[in-house]
Amino acid sequence: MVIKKVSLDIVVGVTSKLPETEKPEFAFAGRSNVGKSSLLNALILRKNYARTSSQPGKTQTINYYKVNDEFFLVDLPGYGYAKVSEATRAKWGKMIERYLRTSKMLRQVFLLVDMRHEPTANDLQMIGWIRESGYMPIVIATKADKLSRNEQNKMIPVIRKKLRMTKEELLIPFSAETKAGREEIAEILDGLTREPES
Ligand SMILES: Nc1nc2c(ncn2[C@@H]2O[C@H](COP(=O)(O)OP(=O)(O)OP(=O)(O)O)[C@@H](O)[C@H]2O)c(=O)[nH]1
Ligand SMILES: [Mg+2]
Repeated sequence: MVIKKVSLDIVVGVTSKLPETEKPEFAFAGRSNVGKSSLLNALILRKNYARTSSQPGKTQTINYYKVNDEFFLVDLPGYGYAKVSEATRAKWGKMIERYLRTSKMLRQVFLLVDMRHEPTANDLQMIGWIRESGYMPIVIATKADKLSRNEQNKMIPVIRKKLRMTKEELLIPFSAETKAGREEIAEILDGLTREPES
């Protein structure tokens, strides 16, 4: 994947209408603070283009990053952030669900989970929405640098089991610190970008 050009092309608020794009979309979902924006930055080889922070709940909009005029990386708002109201959380959920159901150019959904922890009920609900919308999720286990190889090998089956993943469903350990896993994800995006439209 050669990154020639990146722009934050579209920002969609919770209540706004979703745009109709003309390029394939790859979406990244996951709990607040799991590392979605960090993964996007690693993919586009920028330090802080997609804004990251230690403050959870930072990305509250759907952000479409257009890459090389070829495809969009879509940063979905993080869910499960405890400090926002129930009503706001429900709105985010609805927004993500609406995006999954209605986006015509969506080609692949990546679900990010923190590799250190067992996935939450929200993660399980999210992967359910992804499957119900007709996509085969690819799970990215983030913050791999915080675990030893041994601990990683222990957590992978725990995550797979909790998310009820089939053998066909991919799980990729990733670290924004060491960039482990970046190449594999970039290759998947390359393959999907070349794929003829179905
Ligand atoms: N050690 C380590 N820290 C990470 C990694 N990925 C993200 N972080 C840190 O985790 C925090 C949250 O990362 P973000 O990328 O902002 O998370 P997000 O999922 O976009 O969060 P929201 O926008 O709130 O949904 C930041 O402090 C990052 O530096 C990683 O692979 N390793
Ligand atoms: Mg973010």
